[in-house]
Amino acid sequence: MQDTSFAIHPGSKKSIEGVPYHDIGNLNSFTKVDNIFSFVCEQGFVNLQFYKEEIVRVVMNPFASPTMESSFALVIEPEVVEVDVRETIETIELHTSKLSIKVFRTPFRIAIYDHNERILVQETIRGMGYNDKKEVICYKEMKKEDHFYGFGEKTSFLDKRGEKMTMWNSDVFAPHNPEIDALYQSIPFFMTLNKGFAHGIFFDNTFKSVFDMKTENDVYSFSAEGGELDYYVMLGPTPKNVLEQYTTLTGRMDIPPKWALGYHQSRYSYETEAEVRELVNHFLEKEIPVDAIYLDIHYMDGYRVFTFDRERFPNPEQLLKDLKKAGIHVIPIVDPGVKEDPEYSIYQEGIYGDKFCQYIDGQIYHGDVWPGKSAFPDFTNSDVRKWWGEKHKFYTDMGIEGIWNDMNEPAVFNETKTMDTKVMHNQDGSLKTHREMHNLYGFYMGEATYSGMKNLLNGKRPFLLTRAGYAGVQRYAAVWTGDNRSFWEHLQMAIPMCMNLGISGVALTGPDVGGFAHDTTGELLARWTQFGTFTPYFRNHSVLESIRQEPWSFGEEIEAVVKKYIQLRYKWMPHLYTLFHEASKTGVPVMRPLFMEYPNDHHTFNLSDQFLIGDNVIVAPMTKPDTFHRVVYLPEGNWINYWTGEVSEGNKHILVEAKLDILPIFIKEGSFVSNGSIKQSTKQLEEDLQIHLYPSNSGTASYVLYEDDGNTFSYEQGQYLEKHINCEFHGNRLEFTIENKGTYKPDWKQWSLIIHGSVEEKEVLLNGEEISPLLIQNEGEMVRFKLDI
Ligand code: MIG
Repeated sequence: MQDTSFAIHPGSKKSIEGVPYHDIGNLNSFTKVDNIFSFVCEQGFVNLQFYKEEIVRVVMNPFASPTMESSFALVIEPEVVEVDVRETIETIELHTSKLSIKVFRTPFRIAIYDHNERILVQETIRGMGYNDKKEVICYKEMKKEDHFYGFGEKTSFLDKRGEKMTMWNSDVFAPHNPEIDALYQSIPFFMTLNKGFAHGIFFDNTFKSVFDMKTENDVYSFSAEGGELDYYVMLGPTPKNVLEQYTTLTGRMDIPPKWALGYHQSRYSYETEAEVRELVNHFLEKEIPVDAIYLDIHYMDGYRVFTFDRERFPNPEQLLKDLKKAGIHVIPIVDPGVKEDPEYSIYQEGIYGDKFCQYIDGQIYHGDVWPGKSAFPDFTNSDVRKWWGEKHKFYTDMGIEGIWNDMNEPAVFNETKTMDTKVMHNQDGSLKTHREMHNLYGFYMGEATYSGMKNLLNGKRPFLLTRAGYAGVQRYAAVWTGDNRSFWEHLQMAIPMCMNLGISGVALTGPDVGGFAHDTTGELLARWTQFGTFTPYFRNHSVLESIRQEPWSFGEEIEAVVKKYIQLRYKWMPHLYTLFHEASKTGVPVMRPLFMEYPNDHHTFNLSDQFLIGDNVIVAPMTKPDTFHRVVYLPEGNWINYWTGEVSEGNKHILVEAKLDILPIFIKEGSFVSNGSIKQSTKQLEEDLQIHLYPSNSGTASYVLYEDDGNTFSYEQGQYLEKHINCEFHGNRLEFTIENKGTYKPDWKQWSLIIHGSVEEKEVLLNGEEISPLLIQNEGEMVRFKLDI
């Protein structure tokens, strides 16, 4: 993109070079070896393999039999799936109990159906093929009712129909706008929603790839610059099923440490130990909760990773100790570039231990980044990853439990913004170019860092934040959305961006609250913090020269609003933590687009300015200046305004008032949420765990509160508590059953059940017995029961 109108000078348009497309042609022969169905066609080879009854893999290689190798994204091997094969003159049909594939012979085309003969995927006049540049491509029918979601980290609205998107990890400082089709993450996965049914496609090709849901009206395509056409089709049929299937292939995150879900404060940079101490004192004095402070690049000695600048930070060990006492974690940034310096041990070890990326003739690749001329570890190699992981002892010895990986696209200060694509990687003995491995670089670095930290932390959970990644990144890291700006438009954009990251398997994600570059305003910070309260990851971060944007930077009124919402985050922590547990089990994200729960409601299909937390809480951020009203869409059911208790009927748009200190929140009638008490940090004990019920007149509601020590992996050995609560609504009679599972004894001082709505004359039974005597408090709008079950 050029930035003057010269770019559209009539003489400047180059002729478009036609790149002929070679269709795969007709089927010549078909064989089945083990679980792989192989098809030899006139201009290509195709293998089909079922991974599960509901997941099938399609691989096409134009020139040779497919290798059936998978990228590092894949965490499972194919199951043995029973397949019924039926041959006709025109077709070969493969049926499992859940999926059917019809392979047409002349020309070779495939169509994939569910067991009700509903079509998920259908090739068109064009099918699979390649062009003279050896790019592989396939075309599929795009139906009128198809809506597309996922694709990782993309600008624009929620529904990606009408977009063309590129997967090539890119450091884009500016601009983040609808014209930018590649950012830091490449997650070549999407979900199609069609008349209430969803299915997924994961295109596991690590080269630069393109998804085109724009150029043609009734056809979409995906293609890649090299490699095989290798993709998985997932049956769904609900959006949540698709997420479960996709994360079965690419993995799920562990439950994050609780402190990673608190409020985080960052700045490029808090430059000295004194500045960090002063910052922390502000939080403590003002009683604004905070769980983590970030150290950006200034903490290092000449930007050398695994060092501290001892002038700026004379005693980091003591600083860390003092902060830990205050319940605050420190998260240092670690970039991949290692400074070329023969007297620097990491560089020495890298050179002598053969750890760095090099050209095919053995010459080490150097690129300019913060430290100046630098070399880059070859993270595709497991020995290198192990080495890098172990280096983190430098940090864990000081008590550090969280790491921030930046610049890992990898970003390099040059024309192409990255490493020369001709550089080689030694992926455990198999030689690959950077052209093929580029999109995996940050992902592999994430594995190195996460596994290294996990080994070093003796049972404690590490936290990793990353900028770059590929499909599966959720296994190791949280993702923040990079260098946004303090624009209202970027607050707006962050909502669908984070929802689509969630659909792409990344449950722990969020933008820089307040905006990174440019100058924020008090109002923007207040509104953005309100949004941040309910984004899975919650960090305020800003760039060097920008106006300060800590919570107190804009006077008392704004500080009060910001504080109220940071506190609200801590109040909602038990509920959020419960949802993170669910995400770790199922892959279903914490922050969800409304269509995920209401896939038949067309009002939700491109609803980009509100979202759900779990399945029952709607959050509708205020995203415009000087605006104190907004429209909120409420799907079917009754919805309760969190602040006023007012009940609104769903299936309609309502106008909601929201003064500067109000973030519109609605809770579905007939459902539960859990809250805790406000704390300075997650380290403090829970005073009063509350489970809130918003009752209905009939039907049932259930909730499973999840709790564990928040800090170690002992939940893997059963050290957790699941509090199963069910309620049957019979008009004024509420019948509860409560049952605890797991061996963990929570450390909250008490817990209460709180029933909202008009409460006179309610009859409450718990496990068959009336419990009205336990009523200790009638707050008019709700009743509270203190329970010891
Ligand atoms: O190009 O480390 O996105 O969060 O503050 C700048 C300095 C490098 C980019 C990251 C940003 C971070 C900054 N980094």
